[in-house]
Amino acid sequence: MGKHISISPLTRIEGHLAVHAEVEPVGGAAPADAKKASGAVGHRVSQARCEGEMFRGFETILEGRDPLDAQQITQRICGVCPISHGMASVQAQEEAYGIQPNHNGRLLQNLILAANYIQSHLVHFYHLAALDFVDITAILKYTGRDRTLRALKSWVEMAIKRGDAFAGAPFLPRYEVPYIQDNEANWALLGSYVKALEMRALSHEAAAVFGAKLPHSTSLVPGGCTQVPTMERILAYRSRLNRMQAFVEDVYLPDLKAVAGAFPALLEEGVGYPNFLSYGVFREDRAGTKWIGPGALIDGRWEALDPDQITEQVRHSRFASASGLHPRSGNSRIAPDKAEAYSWLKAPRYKGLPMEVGPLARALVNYHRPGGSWIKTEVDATLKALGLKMSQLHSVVGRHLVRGLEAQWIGRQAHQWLDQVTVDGSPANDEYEMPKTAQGMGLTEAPRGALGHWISIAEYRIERYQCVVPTTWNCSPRDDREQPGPVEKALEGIPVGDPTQPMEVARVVRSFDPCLACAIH
Ligand code: NFE
Ligand code: MG
Repeated sequence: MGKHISISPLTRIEGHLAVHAEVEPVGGAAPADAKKASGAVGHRVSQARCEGEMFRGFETILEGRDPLDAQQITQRICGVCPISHGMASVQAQEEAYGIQPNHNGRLLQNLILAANYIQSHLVHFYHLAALDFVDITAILKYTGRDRTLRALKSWVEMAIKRGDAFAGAPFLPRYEVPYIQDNEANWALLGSYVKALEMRALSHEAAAVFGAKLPHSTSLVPGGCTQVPTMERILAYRSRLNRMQAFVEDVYLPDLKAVAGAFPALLEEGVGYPNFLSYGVFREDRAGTKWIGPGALIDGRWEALDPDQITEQVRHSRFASASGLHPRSGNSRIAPDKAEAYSWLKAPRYKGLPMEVGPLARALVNYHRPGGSWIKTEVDATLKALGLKMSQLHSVVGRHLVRGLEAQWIGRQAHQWLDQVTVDGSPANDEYEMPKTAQGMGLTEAPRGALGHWISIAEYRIERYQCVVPTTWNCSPRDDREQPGPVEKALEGIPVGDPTQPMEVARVVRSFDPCLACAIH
């Protein structure tokens, strides 16, 4: 008989997401080890729904305010990807004011964003997703002399002895399913988990060198950055970047390979739609060239990005606005009791299609870009080194792997941007005049995917502000044509060994790195 699974809320993500799944029995036994973990059949998901459980209202809060407050207010949408919101807002305002950052302004914006990206990818893998794979109880068998691991061991022992539900948070309680079996591998990953906390702090420090303050930068402004680059600041950033990059290359990437080796089935599962979207990110020049390029990949066919094709449908969303509006004329009036609605997320669509966004989408869009790209070279080299097929990247472990690779690429490139900064004491931002009436669109990529802000200014005030956010794309509910959102689709057909311990569902959802705080904004 079919069963209903509700994970509400799904933990170890940002924000409040409920996942509801229908599972049907298909026979077979529960898995005995990690290698079979995901291949285990007992049940399969027949359909799933993602529910954003909360509403925030940033777009409404912005109405009537000074446009210059927008990049400050929108950064508060999130503490993990604040710089991306700041950048989307800054770019929307730059278009509205008819300005562009100068050479240093553009580079400093890229550098602040680069450090924030690395921070975000580390948070996601270690502090949110790693416990999908790592066996925390393996620490009980640790007899070595590493002080961090010994401290972790006493703490887990104490948590188990106390026995109450929250003593072991965020590690215990957990789903009792097969995790990584090898003790040494678990200890190494747990050591990395703790070390990654330090690396996150370091990434914030690096971003703050030019961002002035993190998580919400005060120096990021339309037309550049109010910090003036000096040799001291360049050095302060570079010394931190060196340590972050060493961690990404020597620890993060090997840890990802360990997870890939322990869960081969997860290189095949969690496939979603064959539709991927990237707005492109990290501006290279005043002409709008981006280091990671924009585009759409629809069923294997690459096409140039056309922002007019972005709409938001609301049939199953708790909004009263008309469905299918372009964000330049969108609105976010709520309808909490709407009959058909089951989520506080709208359903963004491109050409009417659900699109996956994020590091995998950026890599695939650029991999298939006509004329090739540096990303194709990088991805091909990794596939060869790991003995993987291209299609295996479109999976739970594939998403994690590409996210880690992207952290490495960004760290390397940040050194180049640092080298290009000129130190002559001149400001890294330009003057401008606020127009009485204007519109602007800011398209960028946040760590989790395509991010757009649209601003309309009337009488020097914000008349309308709309954000279409990465997790809104990925965790969107069904649309007007009943097409499931990308995560809902990726859950269809996955095996669930034991419906009372639905780790397989959680692993698929977490591979998208959802941030519901962002998604509901
Ligand atoms: Ni709150 Fe965010 C990113 C944005 S996700 S983390 O990355 O925008 O929807
Ligand atoms: Mg919105």
